Amino acid sequence: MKIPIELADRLANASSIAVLTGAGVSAESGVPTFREAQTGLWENYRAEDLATPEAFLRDPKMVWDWYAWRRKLVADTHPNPAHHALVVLEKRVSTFTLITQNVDGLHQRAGSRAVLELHGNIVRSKCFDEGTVFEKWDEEGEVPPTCPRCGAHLRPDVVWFGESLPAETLQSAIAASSNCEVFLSVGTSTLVYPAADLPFQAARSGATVVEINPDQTPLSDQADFVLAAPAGRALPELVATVWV
Ligand code: BJW
Repeated sequence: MKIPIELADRLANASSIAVLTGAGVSAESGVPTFREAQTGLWENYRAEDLATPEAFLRDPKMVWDWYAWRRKLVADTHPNPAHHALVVLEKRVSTFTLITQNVDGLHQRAGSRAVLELHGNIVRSKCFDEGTVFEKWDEEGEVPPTCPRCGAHLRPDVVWFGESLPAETLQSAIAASSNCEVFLSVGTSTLVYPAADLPFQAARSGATVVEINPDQTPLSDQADFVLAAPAGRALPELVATVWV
């Protein structure tokens, strides 16, 4: 893949870089993206219809089982070359912010240290009523398990449609997007707000915006550079061209 010289120059000269990742960055690890058709037990369901508080209230067991299945799937995967390239980038750039919409924890497993998780993480659960967060719960008993403090159902500690993102994390992501010199948008459909606004915020603030995605998104026409390739190929090549 050919990295444009002008892009390599801008990256080499940037002292601040922000990166937003979406499900596409984990696709080559074998984690299905959010909007692709589901398979197996879940082939008749759309992810968009399961990731809501209304779905959980209607059928808590079904939604809990879906996340349990995804937790197991993620536990059996490994970070791919895209995750590893971002670890190298964090070490090379003086001000580097990694913002992810992913709930799979693969950036941290690759070795990224400071990760802003906009949509939570499926390794944690929280009390549906009080919000108390748990790292461990009884896997053998009731489904969903209940909160040991108040008896309400536990739910995954993720952000569903219609729910607010963690305020401080979102503020940090907006600040990083507004202040960076280069913004990389990697493997996201750029459809879900407020995360989808971050690359546009970066562009409004004068950053060079780069999209890495084999498919077109609402950002593609406005990005300064588009690398229409899988992240597991494009990111390592970009890093190798500029920093090694
Ligand atoms: C590859 C690849 C490879 C494949 N390499 N690339 C403003 C306007 C309109 C609506 C709203 C608005 N503000 C808020 C809303 C409502 C809503 C929203 O945005 N709806 C849209 C659908 C229109 N937003 C919210 O409700 C948010 N809350 C909020 O704003 O609260 C205040 C409020 C509420 C209501 C009204 C107004 C204000 C919360 C959003 C929470 C999103 N949560 C989820 C689920 C998390 C838990 C879970 O995983 O189960 O987060 S939804 C889902 O989408 C998940 C993802 O993080 C997120 C983004 O998806 P992503 O990562 O982009 O994945 P895909 O599958 O869509 O795309 C994958 C991409 O990868 C594709 O482009 C492929 O081409 C590419 N790809 N292989 C590189 N190898």
